[in-house]
Amino acid sequence: MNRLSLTACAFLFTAAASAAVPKIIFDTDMITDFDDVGALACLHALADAGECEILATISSTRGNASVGAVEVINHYYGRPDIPVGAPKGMGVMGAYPGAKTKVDPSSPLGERKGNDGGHYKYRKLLADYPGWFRHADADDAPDANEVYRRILAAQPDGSVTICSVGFLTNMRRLLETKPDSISPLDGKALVAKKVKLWVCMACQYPRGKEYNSKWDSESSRIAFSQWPTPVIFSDFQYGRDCFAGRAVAEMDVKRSPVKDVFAGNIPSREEIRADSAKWLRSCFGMGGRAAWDETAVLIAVRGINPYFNASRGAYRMIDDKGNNEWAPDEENGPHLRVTERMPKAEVGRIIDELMTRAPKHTL
Ligand SMILES: [Ca+2]
Repeated sequence: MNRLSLTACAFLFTAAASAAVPKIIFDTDMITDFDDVGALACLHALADAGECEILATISSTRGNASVGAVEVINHYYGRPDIPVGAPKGMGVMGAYPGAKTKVDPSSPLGERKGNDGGHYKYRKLLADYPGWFRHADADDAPDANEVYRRILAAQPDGSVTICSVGFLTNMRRLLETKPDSISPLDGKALVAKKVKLWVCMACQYPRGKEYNSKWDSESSRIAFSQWPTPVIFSDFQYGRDCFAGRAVAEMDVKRSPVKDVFAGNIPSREEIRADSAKWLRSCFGMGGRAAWDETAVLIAVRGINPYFNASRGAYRMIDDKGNNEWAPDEENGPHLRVTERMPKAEVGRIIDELMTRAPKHTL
């Protein structure tokens, strides 16, 4: 084979390889639980390894520190310019009823005020990493709809994977967008044309009220029933006993927002031993925290095999109180939900290995 042929083959191989790399939009409620931080860490580690491209990191909540926290993590991995956004005019502010008010952006970032529904955890992150974020208040970030539409319109058809690990507000808002200067397509047509797959961490099997799907349940109902592409769910049942993150909390690194969040929020082994009820109630284990969101990233980037089995059916909201149910339909169901194949402890170790990798690029 001559040099030209070798060069041509190398180019084709590179083109084929890059075409196969998933292009990910990550949509997160990074304001209460901290598996979102682990999920974004996994995503960056996979991007560092050339396994995916990160197109955007968008918050599904508003009026809080979610966007700034996402930007701190992006900065840590040397990607401070990844587009961010947040919903406008609707959607969840905090996770608990008492926290459904806008955080006063002028209050000290590291100060805790009563039961703030988890805001403190991420506002402290902003206090500890000044200069690593652009949007201390998610309300100052661009409209998620515009970010989604610009990115989808610019990408090849059928090429984008959306990985959502929070509320379904942005999915519903995107579907309801009208044609505009960005694209002549409405939201549903744009999604149908550009999105290959939506991987969604939400819902409880076989029925129940799951956190991500219940708090903006009308958006969940619209998104689940109208989404026009394949959808894979990593639901509450899968992640609740797939533990990861203690290895992150115990990393021997000096300045890492990922370590800080895990170390500051995982109970010690002694605490877990002393309170088995807490272990069950709060989904903590010796391996760390339930890896709901990290499993969704694993699916979005690497796919179902060899980690998971899957069954076909439909997740749907069944009332206006946030209850959902799974309707099995192996023939025509629009959704897949993953179940255990590889032992969950092994999946947890794979997630830990990703989350503990040092960033490839630092600023
Ligand atoms: Ca989440």
